[in-house]
Order: sequence, then C-alpha cells, then structure tokens
Amino acid sequence: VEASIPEPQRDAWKKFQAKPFVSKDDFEKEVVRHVETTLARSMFNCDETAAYAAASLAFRDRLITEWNRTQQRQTFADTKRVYYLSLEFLMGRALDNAMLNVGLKNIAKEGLSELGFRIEDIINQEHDAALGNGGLGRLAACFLDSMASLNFPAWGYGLRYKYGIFKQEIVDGYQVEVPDYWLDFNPWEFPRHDIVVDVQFYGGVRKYQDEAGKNVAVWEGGEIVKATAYDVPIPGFNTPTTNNMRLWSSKAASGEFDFQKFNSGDYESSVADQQRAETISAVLYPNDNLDRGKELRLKQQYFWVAASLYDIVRRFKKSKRAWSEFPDQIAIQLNDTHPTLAIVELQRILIDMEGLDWDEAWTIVTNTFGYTNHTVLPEALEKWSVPLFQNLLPRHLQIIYDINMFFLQSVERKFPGDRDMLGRVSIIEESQPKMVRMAFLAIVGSHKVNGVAELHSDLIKTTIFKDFVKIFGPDKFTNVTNGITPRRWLHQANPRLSELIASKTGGLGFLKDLNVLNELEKFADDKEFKKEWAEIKYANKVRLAKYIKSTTGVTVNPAALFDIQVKRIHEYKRQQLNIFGVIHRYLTIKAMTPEERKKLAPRVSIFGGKAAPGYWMAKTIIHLINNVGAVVNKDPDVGDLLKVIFLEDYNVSKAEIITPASDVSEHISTAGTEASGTSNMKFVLNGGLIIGTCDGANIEITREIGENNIFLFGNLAEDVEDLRHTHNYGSHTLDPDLVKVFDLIKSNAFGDAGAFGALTGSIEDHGDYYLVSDDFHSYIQTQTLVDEAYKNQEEWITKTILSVARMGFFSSDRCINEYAEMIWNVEPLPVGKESGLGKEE
Ligand code: BZD
Repeated sequence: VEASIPEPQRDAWKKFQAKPFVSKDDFEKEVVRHVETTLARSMFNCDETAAYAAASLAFRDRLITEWNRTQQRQTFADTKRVYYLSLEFLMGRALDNAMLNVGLKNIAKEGLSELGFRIEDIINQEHDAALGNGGLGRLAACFLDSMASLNFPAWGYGLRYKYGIFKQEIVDGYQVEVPDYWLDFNPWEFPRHDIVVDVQFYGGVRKYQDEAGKNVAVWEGGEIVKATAYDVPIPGFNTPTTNNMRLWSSKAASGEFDFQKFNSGDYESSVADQQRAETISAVLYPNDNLDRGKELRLKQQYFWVAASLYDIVRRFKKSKRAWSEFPDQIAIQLNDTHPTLAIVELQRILIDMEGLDWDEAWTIVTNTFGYTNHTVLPEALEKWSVPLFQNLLPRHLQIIYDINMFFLQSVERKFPGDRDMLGRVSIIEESQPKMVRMAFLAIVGSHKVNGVAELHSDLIKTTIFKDFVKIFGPDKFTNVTNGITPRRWLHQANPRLSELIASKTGGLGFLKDLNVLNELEKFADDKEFKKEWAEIKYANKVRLAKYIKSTTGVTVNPAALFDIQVKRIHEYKRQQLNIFGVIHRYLTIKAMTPEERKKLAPRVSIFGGKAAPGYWMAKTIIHLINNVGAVVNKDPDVGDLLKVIFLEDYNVSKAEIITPASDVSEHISTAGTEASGTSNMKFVLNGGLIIGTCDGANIEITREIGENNIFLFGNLAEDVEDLRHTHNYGSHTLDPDLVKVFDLIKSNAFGDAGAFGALTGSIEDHGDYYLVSDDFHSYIQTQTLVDEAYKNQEEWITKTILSVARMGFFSSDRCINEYAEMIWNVEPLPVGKESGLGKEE
C-alpha cells in the first residue's frame, strides 16, 4: 500500500509542517502547551518532574522534526549507511545533551527561569538511560554522537531493556543491587507499533531437493516472539543531522496472553507464555568481561540480531537493487562478538529465503561485516554450547557447521597437513560438550577485524588471533584507537572549562575539530590563564566535595589532591592495588611525627564502580574500600591528610560531576589486560593528570601528551607471562610493604579479616595472577612522585594545560572517521543550512 501523500496535496503539508522552535518565547509556549495538554496539568500543579517532562517533550518534538528530515534526506540520497549493532548503549541523560547539541541551552535556561525553574534542577530530574555495563556501552553512545555530528547516515540497533544496569546501594559496606526500572516516563523514545518483526526460536529443519534439484532447507515449528521497534533520536552537534537508535522490545506473538488458553481455563500457562516472551528484553546482563553462557542471553542476541537484519534487509529490498550491491549500500559493525549471529542470519536470509548460491551469499556477507574486539581476557571470550544452539537455533547451527567446513577446507589448502592448526582455528571447539567460538566466527565472517588501542590490536594479532593473521594475512586486522565525544565529556560536563577554551580559541569550533585544542599550548605559562584554569578546577572540586558530603556525610577538603578511580570493579583493573596503596599511606601517616605530617600533601582517595552481582572477589574489594574509609575517615591522627570515599552507584550522569574534579585519576590495570580504557581520556581532557600502567590507550595518551605529563609505573605487558610463570613454578616472595598492609588487614584493623581472606589469599597463595605484588613498589614510589609534583602547583597546572592541548587525537570523531575510511567505506551526507539550529556559541 502506497503511504505517500499524492503530489497535489503536498503543498498543504509543506505549509503546515512543524517548525522547530528557535526563540525563548516559542520554547516557553511549547513547555506550557505540554504541561497543559500532554500532561494535563496547570501552573498550580507543575512540579520539577512535570517541568522536566514538558521541557523534554518540547525538545523531543524539535528533534523528531529534524529526525524526519534527516531520514528523508538519507533515503533520497540513497547512499551507503552504517548500522552499529551493540547490545549496550550507555547513553546517560538526554535533555542536557539535546539542548547543547541543538545550541539552545541558554534559551532553555532563560525560558525555564521565566517559568519559575532552575535549569540544573530540571536536568537532574532525568533518569539515566543505563543500557550498558561500562566502557563498551559508553563507547557505542559516543560513536552515535560522533556519527550524527559528522553527518554520517548511521543507525544504532540495540535492545530496549526494561531494566538497565542495576542501581548500586552500599549497605554496611556491602554492595546491594536494586533493579533499575527506568521506563516509568521516557519522553525520548517513539514506539513504532507498526514496525513489528516475528522472530522464530526452536523448531526443526526439513531438508529436501526441489524440482530443479536444488537443496532446500526449511526451518519450521518452534515458537514466535514479536519484536517491536522503539526509536530514539540522536542529534548531532551543531548540525541538523538527527540519526536513529532503534531498540527492540519483545512481546508474545499473540500480543496479549493467549485467549484460547485463557478461555479454556489454562490461565496460568497463557500468562506464562507472554511473560516468557517479555523476559527476552527484560534485563541487561550485568557482567562486564565475563561470559556465562546462559540460554536467555543467546535468545537476546538472536532476537535482536534477527529483528535488526530483517529491518535492514527490508529497507535494502525497497531500493530494488541487485543483491550484489548490498555491501555497497550497507556496512554493519559488530560491537564485540555479541551480535555475531548477524553473520549467520544474513547468510540464512540470502540462501534460504532469497535463493542465492552459498558462495554468492558468503561474498556479500563477508563484505558487509566488520568486527571490533574489546578484550583478550579468556573468560570474556564468548562460546556457546553446541547442544544449546542445536535446540534454540537448529538452522543456524547447520550454517555455522557449513561456514566452518568451507573455512577449514581453505585452511587445509593453504597449510596442507597442519592438523594442529585446523584444531586451533576451528569455529567448533572439540570439547565436551562442543562449543561454538564466536570470535572465530566473527573473524571468518567479516572483512575487517579491529582492536581498540595500538597495544591491544598488536596483542590480538600475536596471541588469541595469531593463526588467523597467517590465514587471512595482516591486512584484515587493524587498529582503531578509541575516542570520546568532547560534547558530553567537555562541553556538557565542564561548561566553564569549555567556555574558557572557547574564549581563547575563537569559539566552539574545537568541539568539532578537537585538534584546535593545540592552540592552548601558548597559554601553558600564561599567568592570567593559569589562574582561571586553576579556579575552574577548584570549583569543580568544590562541586564534587558537596556531592560527597550530601551522599556520604564525609567532609573533604577541596584543596586536597583528589585521586579518583571510577570504573567497573574487576581484579584486572586492580582497585585492590589502589586500596592497598591507601592502607600503606595510612600506615605511613600513622608512623609520622606531627612535623612530618605537615609536609604531606592532603589527599582524598575516591572510588566508584559496580561489581557484577555474582563476582564475589569484586564485591570483597568494595567491602574493603568501605571498611578502610570507615576507619581512616574518623582517625584523628589523620585528619585531612587522607580521606577514603566510595561513591555509590557510579553511572554516566555521576561521571559528569566526577570527571572534571580529578587532580589524578588511576588507570592501573595489569599490563596487557585493559584493551583501551576511555575514562583515562575523559580525565585528561578535563585537566586531570593520570597515574597508570603501560596498558591500553595509556600508551598513546603518553605519546600524545608527553611522558613528563603522566605518571607511568609497573611491569610491561611483555613481561607478564614470565612473571606469572615464576609465581607458579619458581619462588614467590611478596613485596615487604605489601606484607605490612596485609598484616594490618589481618589484625582486624578494618573489621573481621576473615572477610578479606580470599583477596589477600589470591595474592599470597594463589599465584597473584594480576601482579599486584610485583607492581606494588613501583606504584607506591610513583604515588610519592605525585605528592611531590602536586606541591609545585605552577608546574602542575602547566602540565594539565599542555595535556589538554594535546588531546585532540582522542575525539571519537577521529575514531569514526577512521572506521568510515578503513572499514565502512562510507561518506558523510552533506546538509544544507535550511534547518533552524540555535546559534549559540
Ligand atoms: O571496552 C571495554 C574494555 O574493557 C575497555 O578497555 C575498552 O576501552 C572498552 C571500549 O572499547 N569492555 C567492556 O566494557 N566490556 C563489557 O562491558 C562487556 C559486556 C558484556 C560482555 C562482555 C564484555
């Protein structure tokens, strides 16, 4: 059915098309209209929640107008599109970002003030969209911002979880998880009840030969779950381009519970069917860097992949192009192995549904996909048991076996007789039960594979994917170092710093071309500038100190050195090294004379981050941090010299307060374990220095900002294997200072030491896999250098200015341009200036 309005009536449409507001009065008009009509309230009944709702709806209307135009423009242009498949999008709040990206925050601020509200209070009403665990999900969010800001025709595809990452509460020093129900009121999504895809599970495969003698496979039976699309507009910064993030929500095929069953008295099972279907998109798995192989997770993956590919293929078919042109029109990026089934699903669509030959189809598939790897940790590499697969996705398993057979045949031709090689690279691991190795499938089914920082990309080529480099050649493997969006992580999180930079570099252009920051180098010794710079940092620390006071009750001195480590809690990220260092500092202070204490730089050690609910050791680390804080913070010998804070429920909106307030932040993973890290970039961009290991993007940050401006310590990645070997097979003596720390813990100084036995034991008795003891001395020494350096504020400030000036490389815009050029082969779609953008500079 033709849904398009006939030519003669289109003038009427054009005449009455919605026009995005640009003035304060029009904004206020919209807010009042939404309060009075959409929300059915009045000025006598309008609290901050209602004002947030109305302001958001006003901006949403605006975004959706541009969204429509963008989609039309992209459809007419019919150029290549990018689809970013990610099981996680850690978006945070949308209102502040929307106001800034369309350049109307000041207008909104004045408008809201005239209506009786403070814009900060309104912004704070918003619940974070927390559909992600950590770095991987936040990277996807930064990429969406960059793709829109650079005018790339690009969509994100994900799952609309009813519950995002859990809310963390700290009770008696322990983490407690509380469900994050965030959809109560979400003005940023548009349900598309007309875009519904049937997704099949279970059943069986019937094979036969048709009249022409062609082999046919039919996947039949099983059950159907419905996927409904929810669209979220993604506004670019200072451009009309507004891209789409499409999230799928699951429902039982009948929509409601089955009336047949209901009427026949089988009420419970009819409700159960419905609930089972809805369970698929109910909750985000809270593990980062750990694969648990649960059936529901595989169901989530296929549900999302099948709906997304159906949607992508449907759009392509409307263009009536030949199938061979598919990869010229479409690039699909796999954010880790979570969407790897997309490779199999596209092959299935092409051969089973569209009747293409295997080879023809496989060429299309491999030219379409790119795969980004985010980890080398063995426990994080996804594997699915073959029996589980066989039951849930029988046809897909057959196709995987065929993909593997053709792949192994090609390996055999290239390396005749190398049976070990065949076993090593097989997509099917010959274990009990057999397992499907998803990373190998992703490599075989993509034309490019990339790591996320130089060291990481080198490591995957020389370790976990070594054989594949031999098989496919080195050009298939590449690096795209991660980046962050300066819009959210500088302009939004640190408005005063952004303003100061704008005043010295000729406006907000640096937010679109971050290399413009270079111009700040000439102010690195400028007295006036340094004073303003330092004042802004201090104000950001005051803001965080207030937040700490209000949430923990602890008073911290904003003049103290703020030392921050916020990220998911994981042994490889080594928060335990940090807290052991804090205990060492505590011991040192206790042993000092009052005179010696006067010379010490006061410090606030700030931690934040969630532990996966089933990760006992990570929870133990949180417990220790809190117990150390409880003792240290009330010890009169210590006073302001040391405070230990654990910030509850670290998330994106809290990161926006925390990041601008660091003097140093810690990125201290065991060398070779953190693929990139991205908060390291955020902290430096906000005028903080970092203490870190030679790991992930720390190495490139050092290259860019200069080694005088970073505190590096610890063993190198190349030495890790030998050290581990020595721990296990040679002698293993602990660092004497670390022994003292352990002795204090064991004296029950921080509560019953039994609670921490597993933690100290993993280092003393179980091989210290993460090299805490090996790096301890170097860590403590480097912390002493930090103390010394901080005493010279003049030099310190200069270091931070030079660092910020040299951070241009770490914009996610640079990153997206690299993906576009090296992997996707797509170009931006230029926009006219016809749209009503705000003119705020
Ligand atoms: O991805 C992270 C890496 O650990 C970081 O080093 C890197 O900077 C970012 C972005 O590339 N990985 C994750 O965050 N991974 C997960 O959250 C995750 C989630 C589910 C399953 C496996 C991993």
